[in-house]
Amino acid sequence: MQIVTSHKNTDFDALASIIGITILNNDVLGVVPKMVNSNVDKFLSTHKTAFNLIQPNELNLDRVNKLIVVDTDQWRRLDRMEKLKERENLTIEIWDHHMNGNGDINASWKCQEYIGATVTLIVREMKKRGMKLNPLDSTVLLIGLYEDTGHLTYRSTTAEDAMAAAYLLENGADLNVAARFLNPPYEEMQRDILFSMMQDTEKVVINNRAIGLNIVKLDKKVKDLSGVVSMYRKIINVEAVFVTFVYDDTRSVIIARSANEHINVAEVLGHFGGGGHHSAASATIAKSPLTPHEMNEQIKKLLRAQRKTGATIADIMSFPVTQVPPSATMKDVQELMASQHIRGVLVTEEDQILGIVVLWDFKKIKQDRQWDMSVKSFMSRKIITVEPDAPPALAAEMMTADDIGHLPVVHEGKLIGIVTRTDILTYFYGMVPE
Ligand SMILES: [Mn+2]
Repeated sequence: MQIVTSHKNTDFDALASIIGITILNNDVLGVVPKMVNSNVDKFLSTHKTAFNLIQPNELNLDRVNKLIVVDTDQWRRLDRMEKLKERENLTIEIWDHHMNGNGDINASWKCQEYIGATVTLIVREMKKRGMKLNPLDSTVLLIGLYEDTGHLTYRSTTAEDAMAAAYLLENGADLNVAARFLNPPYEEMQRDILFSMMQDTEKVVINNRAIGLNIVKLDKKVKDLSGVVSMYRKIINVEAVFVTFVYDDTRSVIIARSANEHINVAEVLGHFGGGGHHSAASATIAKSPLTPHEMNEQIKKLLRAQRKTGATIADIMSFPVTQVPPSATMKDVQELMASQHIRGVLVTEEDQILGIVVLWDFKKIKQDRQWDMSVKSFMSRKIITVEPDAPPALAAEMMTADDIGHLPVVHEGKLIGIVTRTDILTYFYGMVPE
């Protein structure tokens, strides 16, 4: 007998991948763990009979000679498959997009790569075989793909994920049905937890990035906590959050989300025996010698130690900075800007930044004689500076917040460069300046 199964707390990518494998091969029986996410549970309650699915307790493991594992590569994440671990003559296949290096399932064949969803790997095979799908199958696969890619918006999304979505839509995937299972309504319990978290957030800045930490005591099991944590991160507007849900003295669960490519939450929670993705991870902690507060300290330490990769302002800024003394006239400034093809000039005196004149300021000139007046009458004195080791995203935020296009870069009181909108665009879109 051949079976396909996936991780406990089954999400839609895992369920869709199980179903996808049974579509690829009719002889394979899908085994869905007992614990599934609530939207998966809701889906199964009405759709179960449409697919070839059973639960682990309905299965006789002695008869299994081929095991296909999707959306994970770890034994401990599977539901009641321990007996197969030591089995000889068992063929194992893995389809997965988790690349943590924690995998302990020894597969004889695997398809494992960085991609938005495991479903995409399975769709690749369907496309290769020129398969046509029915609307029901297409819909469930699309839900899995959209859930794991955040409707194709997460950083991990690839062009192939989008093409897989196109294929599923071509095959009749129903977006109305998909929307119903992708956006489960917030229930009162989850809303209460969200509100209590917002009142008691610890916000810290680590490596120039805002992080939120929270400890929540729960007296009963609450569904969809990961959805609550995702929303919480957006509301408190931080790059990453770590929320520890404490059930009792012996058990807690940390759920983490990151929206920053340089904060790898799976790596941090790996130290607590957890796992997941770069941007979404969790860890179940039983009988830890550390208190939740001590765990938070540990998390902060691990975050500080995460290699400071990525560009800083110093990498993208322009220098030397074009400067004029306060005695310069507007005419001088205009000529300077035209010859250097720049839109702003700093007015400085003995290392002090007095102000800035930008292209826009020329509009203030109403009479010809004003061209001979000092820049002092036209410059703006409101200067916002940035540190060279800040991330480019921070500069972009400052520009947006204050609607300014020039940020002088100051290090230890000294002007060392300037960041303009062009520098930011060049960085974010990988355009090489001419
Ligand atoms: Mn997945």
